[in-house]
Amino acid sequence: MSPTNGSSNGAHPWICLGGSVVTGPRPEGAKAVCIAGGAGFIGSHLGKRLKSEGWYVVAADWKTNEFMAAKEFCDVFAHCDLRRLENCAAVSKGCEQVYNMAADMGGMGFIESNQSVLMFNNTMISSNMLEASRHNKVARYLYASTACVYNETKQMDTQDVALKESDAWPAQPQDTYGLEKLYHEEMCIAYGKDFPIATRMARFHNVYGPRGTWKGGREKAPAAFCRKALASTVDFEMWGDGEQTRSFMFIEDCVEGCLRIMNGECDKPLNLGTEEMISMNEFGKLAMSLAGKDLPIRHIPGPQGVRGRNSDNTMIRAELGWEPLISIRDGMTRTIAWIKEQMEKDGGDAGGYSQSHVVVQTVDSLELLTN
Ligand code: GKE
Repeated sequence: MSPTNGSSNGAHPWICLGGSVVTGPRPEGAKAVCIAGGAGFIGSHLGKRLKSEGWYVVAADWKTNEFMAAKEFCDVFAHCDLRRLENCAAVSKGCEQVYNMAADMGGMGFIESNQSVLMFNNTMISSNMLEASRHNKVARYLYASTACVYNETKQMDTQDVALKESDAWPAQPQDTYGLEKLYHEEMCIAYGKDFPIATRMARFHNVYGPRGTWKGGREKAPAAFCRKALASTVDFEMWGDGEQTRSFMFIEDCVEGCLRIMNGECDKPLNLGTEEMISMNEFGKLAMSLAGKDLPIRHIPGPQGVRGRNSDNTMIRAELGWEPLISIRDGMTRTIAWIKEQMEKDGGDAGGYSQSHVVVQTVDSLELLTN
């Protein structure tokens, strides 16, 4: 791909690679922010919020957003591959802040089955985005990390699994997805020490909500459970025995937490999740009750991830005087309403909706080199 001036009307100073769309002029004096992975679920909600607060938002992504028009969540949409350093440099140029939300990821069925591809893609994106931000003298940089960084041996039980930030070390994440995130946290910390860039890290605990992936193989349990609850008629299919525990964070809490962590003073990784832990059996029943159903749960083999996981919010409360508090019932009520609309728009295939599938990426998704 050769560099082209990304602006069709000269309204912004960035050079973007690949197609780019300028959806609005830059208001006089508006500060620019780049969201890497800006067309993703969390990135687009974050962009919408930052735009509403007067930021000039540059969203960069290798995919477009299925559920939101670009102008809703950004002023410039740079459609480009962030595994390439030159693209990262182009989109972060002139930006005061960078939120790096870009990662090749999905629910447990996806990250367990695509380890090599995710390792390559995410290592490239994370490293290049941080280095480009340093090069462009970005003042603040937030990295979207994950609860998957935590040591597996702390998550072998269904109870007593509230994870403190210090539980990530010594390191033994279950999957290489978490290992890459943990390594990149350390890279952010090192850059923050060596260079004039304030680096911030948020360890997300299973984020869900409207406009998130709800089918196709990358969806996490909240969306999968809404879809299955709406579609199932005989029983509710579940991977594993359902005693696994998790906590889930509604998207609005996630966006609020990202802004607070980015603009706060804590330069260490912070948990960003709720402490409301629930077993998958209880969670399935909750989803069914919101769909007006009470079907038996049928347990089948499937990827299960860790046995139990919860967030310990002691550190974020102490650092920020805030924590995510939207309840799982409230968040799921809003999520299932949106998924119901999507299923109605989609039409047909109701039988398929009651099951989840493991999807494996092909080597095509790795190609950076051309022959
Ligand atoms: N996705 C999904 N779909 N999970 C199901 C299903 C289903 O149809 N049925 C049962 N489960 C169970 C899984 O086996 C797992 O034990 C639990 O629900 C949660 O699965 P999940 O939402 O896909 O992902 P995890 O919480 O295990 O892991 C996710 O953690 C996040 C951070 O907390 C990761 O996949 C990342 O998305 C992320 O890092």
